[in-house]
Amino acid sequence: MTGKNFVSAIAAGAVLVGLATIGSRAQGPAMHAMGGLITTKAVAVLHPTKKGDAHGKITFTHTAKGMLVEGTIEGLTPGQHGFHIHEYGDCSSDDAMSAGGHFNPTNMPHAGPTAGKRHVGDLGNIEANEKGVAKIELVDPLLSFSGATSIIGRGLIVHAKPDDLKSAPSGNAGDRVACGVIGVAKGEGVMSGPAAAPAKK
Ligand SMILES: [Cu+2]
Ligand SMILES: [Zn+2]
Repeated sequence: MTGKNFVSAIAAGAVLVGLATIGSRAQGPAMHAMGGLITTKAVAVLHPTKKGDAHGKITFTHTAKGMLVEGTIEGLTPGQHGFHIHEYGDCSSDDAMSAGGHFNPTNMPHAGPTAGKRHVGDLGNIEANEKGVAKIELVDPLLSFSGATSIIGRGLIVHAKPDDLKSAPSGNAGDRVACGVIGVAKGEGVMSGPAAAPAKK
């Protein structure tokens, strides 16, 4: 072993020890990156704000093609409604302004979901039928469950009006009519990753 390789080996060992230490401290799914638990599914239950009657449930499932977002929202006015992930999973104010602006960890302009440059939270519009029911099923390439773009703990918001997909900072979508917090889903929501697998003997 040359001197340089020896130093590299020590450095690699230090990193491994560091990871093991972090891993042993991990207590919950939020620590998945180092603790061996990987979030695979999340859920947001939408509750109406004082600005509307919309309510529903949306699930987020990690797939090879991107994040599958699906569910049903009722109590809407017919037509299009802006649909975004906002920065904070805080629906405590009765107008949901407590959820902050659009979730934008990559510092991009507001746009539609298919734009090259957009807020991570820009999911565009959902469309309610004449009964006020919107069925959602989309796959988004930017949403994730880990790192800076993780949507866990963020807010999901439905607006009174359509998102025009261009106006800064939030598409001129009007009032927030429903708010929910994106959290790890029960049961299938977490699975053990490679780091959590029992050592082979
Ligand atoms: Cu919004
Ligand atoms: Zn936006």
